Amino acid sequence: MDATLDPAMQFPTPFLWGAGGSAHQVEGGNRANDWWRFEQMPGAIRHCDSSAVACDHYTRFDSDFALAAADHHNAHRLSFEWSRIEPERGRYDAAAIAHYHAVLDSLARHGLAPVVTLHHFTNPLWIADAGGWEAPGTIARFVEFARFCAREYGAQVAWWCTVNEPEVFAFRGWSEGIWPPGLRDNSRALAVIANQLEAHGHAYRAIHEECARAAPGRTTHVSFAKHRVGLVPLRAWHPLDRLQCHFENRVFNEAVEQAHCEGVIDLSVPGAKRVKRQVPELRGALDFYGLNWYTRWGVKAFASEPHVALPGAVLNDLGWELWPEGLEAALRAAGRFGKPVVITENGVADATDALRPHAIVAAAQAMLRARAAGVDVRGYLHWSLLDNFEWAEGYHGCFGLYAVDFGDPARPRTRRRSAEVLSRLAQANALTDAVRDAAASAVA
Ligand code: IFM
Repeated sequence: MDATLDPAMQFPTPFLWGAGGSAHQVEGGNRANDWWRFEQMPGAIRHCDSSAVACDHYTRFDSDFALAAADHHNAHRLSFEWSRIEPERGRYDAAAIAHYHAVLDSLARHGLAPVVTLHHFTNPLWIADAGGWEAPGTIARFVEFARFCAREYGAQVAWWCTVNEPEVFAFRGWSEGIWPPGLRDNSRALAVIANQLEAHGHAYRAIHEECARAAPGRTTHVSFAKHRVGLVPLRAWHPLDRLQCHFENRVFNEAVEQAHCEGVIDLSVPGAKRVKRQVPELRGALDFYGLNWYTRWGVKAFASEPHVALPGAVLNDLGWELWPEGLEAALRAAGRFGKPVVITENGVADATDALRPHAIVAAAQAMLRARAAGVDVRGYLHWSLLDNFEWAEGYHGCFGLYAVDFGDPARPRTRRRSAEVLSRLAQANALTDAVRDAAASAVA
C-alpha cells in the first residue's frame, strides 16, 4: 500500500532522519585525550586496533556529509572533541574552533541539522590527570566548556546533548574496568554518574543562556543521550537473578532518567556507597529524551559474566541480541516523561549487513506504534553513518550504513544496502512498500 494512502505509516513533519558518529570514533588524530593514552596499553583494545586514523573523518567530513545528504538525511549527530577545542585548561585552540565551524558550515550546506554532543566518553588529558569525573572540579570545567561551545556555535546548533550515556561511561570505566580509567569499583562508578548528571543540569542552563543570545527567537533543544537497555532475569524462576535484575534496572535505566524530574540524584547498587544529591539545576533540565537503544541482556546473579544473551537469541557481531521489538517498550518508557523523544542512537554491529536492513524497518514500525500510543517521537539517528572505532572492540563492531576498509590507507567507504533502506524511509518520511522492498532485497 502506498504510504500516501495510509496515515498510520507516516511520520510527522518535521522529523529528524539521519545517522551519527562521535569525534574519537571517526576523526582520527585525537591524541590529547585519555582514550588515546588507554589505547597504548597492551591488550586494552581488541586486535591492538588504534584510533590513530579512524575514518579520517577529520579531513573527509565534507564528502561524508555528502553521502548522508544523498541518502536524504536531514540531520546528523556528531560530537565536539573537548581535547581539541581546549587542549589545556583555559586555552582554546583557534584551529580546532575553526575546524568545527567548517564542519557545521558543511552540515548546513548539505541540509543536515547538527545534533551536537559535548562529552562522548573522551576527556582531555588535563581533565583525566586532575581526577577525571571523580573530581568535583570537573563539573565546573565541563560546564565552562559547554558554555564556550554554546557561545561559539549556538547560532549554528539548535540540538544539543550534553553528555553521552553517563551510565555506560561510568560502568565500563569504573566498574568493568574495560575503558579508561580501568577501575573496578561500583561506588566510584556511581559517583561518576552523579557528577555527569550534575554537570548536565548546569550545562543545560548554560547552553540555553548562550543560545538565547546567539540565536534569539530560535528554539534550542538540550538533553543528554540515555542508553536504555532491556534487562530480564536469565532464569526467570531464580530469586537472585530477579533481584539483581531489579537493582540493575533501577540504577542503569530508571534512576538516571528520573534525576531531572525532581532534581534529585539517587543511585544505589548492593555493596556500593549510595549517592543521594539534590541538584536544583537538574530539575526540568530536559527538552527532549535522547534515547540510545540497542539490545537486552539476561541477568545472572553471582556469575563471572553477569550479562548474557537469552537462549536462541539472534546475535549481532558483538554478541548482542538483535531485539528491535524492544524499541517500542523503550520509547514508551522514554515517553512517560512527557517530552519529545529523539532516538539519538540505534544500530547493529553487522559487517555483512544481513540483519541491519530488517532492523531499520523494525525500528520504523516500533516508532510508529509508539507514536500511535501517544509517544511524541521526533527523530531517528541511526548509529552510525560509518564503521568506526568501537572503543575496546576496536574495528570489530561494524555499525556503519557505510563500510570503511580500515586496512586500506585511503579508508574507502562502501555503501551498504541498509543505507538504501534508511534513505527511502527518510525520503518518504513514511514506512512505505519501497522501504520494505529495499530491506527484503537487501537480505534476499
Ligand atoms: O559506538 C557506541 C557509541 O559510542 C555509544 N553508544 C553505543 C555505540 C555502540 O556500542
